[in-house]
Amino acid sequence: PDTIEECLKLRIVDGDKQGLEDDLAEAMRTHAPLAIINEILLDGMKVVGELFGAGKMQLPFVLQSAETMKRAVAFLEPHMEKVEGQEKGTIVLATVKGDVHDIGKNLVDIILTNNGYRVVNLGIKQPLSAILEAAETHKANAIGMSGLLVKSTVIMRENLEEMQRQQVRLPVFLGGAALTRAYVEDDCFKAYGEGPVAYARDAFDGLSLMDKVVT
Ligand code: B1M
Repeated sequence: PDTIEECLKLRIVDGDKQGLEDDLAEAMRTHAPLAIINEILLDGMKVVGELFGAGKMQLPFVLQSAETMKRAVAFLEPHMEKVEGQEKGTIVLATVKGDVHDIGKNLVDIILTNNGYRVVNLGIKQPLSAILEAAETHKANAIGMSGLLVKSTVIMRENLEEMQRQQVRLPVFLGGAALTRAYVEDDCFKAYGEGPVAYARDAFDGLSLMDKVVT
């Protein structure tokens, strides 16, 4: 690769961690950490998804790419700008039951945390009961559910149906690659008894939704 951008993208595709931090440090001379993630590394993950989807990449290699991505984010995270001051509010964040994908959710965590929110990140494969319990314990202002599998979009809708049954009325944000805005704003909205549920296309969308909830 000729440029540092191409080199980093290739590292994600190849799952190549050796010397990763040196390349990231070099890229940081010309790019903000968040731009490195959004404009370079996520491009690499997109290629991984396409290769995997086309049967041209096996799962263990996808895992290597995911680990490289996580290590890159961990290196960049301390260098990101943070908003100082009082906590603006609390969100409980989880990847839904049956789903292990957490790179996107963890990016949402970083963006919200850096912008003054307290994030209770429950991790992956979380049943609704755990999410609701955490929301109550931490007096959350909102719940964020993430999931990348088509199956997870169904789980999210079922979660909202159950929340409707239990008369929970907390704002809910849904994010993840298999969702569409229409599915969230129509099916999920109805499942939640026309309660507050919104689609978050990316982490910044999640941030602006959270800003709306607390103001
Ligand atoms: Co999996 N996987 N995977 N995988 N994987 C997908 C999702 C898939 C689309 C790949 C493909 O076929 N092209 C496909 C799903 C197909 C479907 O359901 N129709 C798939 C599959 C099939 C699977 C397995 C079933 C494979 C198998 O075992 N045979 C298995 C599932 C296991 C399970 O969950 N039970 C599996 C496993 C894995 C790995 C473990 C190897 C690894 C995950 C590692 C990890 O996360 N720790 C993995 C990966 C890496 C992917 C792809 C390639 C990349 C996902 C990713 O990290 N993207 C993915 C392909 C794809 O997405 N097109 C794929 C980068 C990340 C930053 O994006 O998470 O979308 P994303 O988050 C974005 C937005 O969506 C949004 O903001 C983020 C930043 O912009 N967002 C939110 C997400 N959550 C949000 C929440 C919010 C707000 C915004 O507020 C609450």
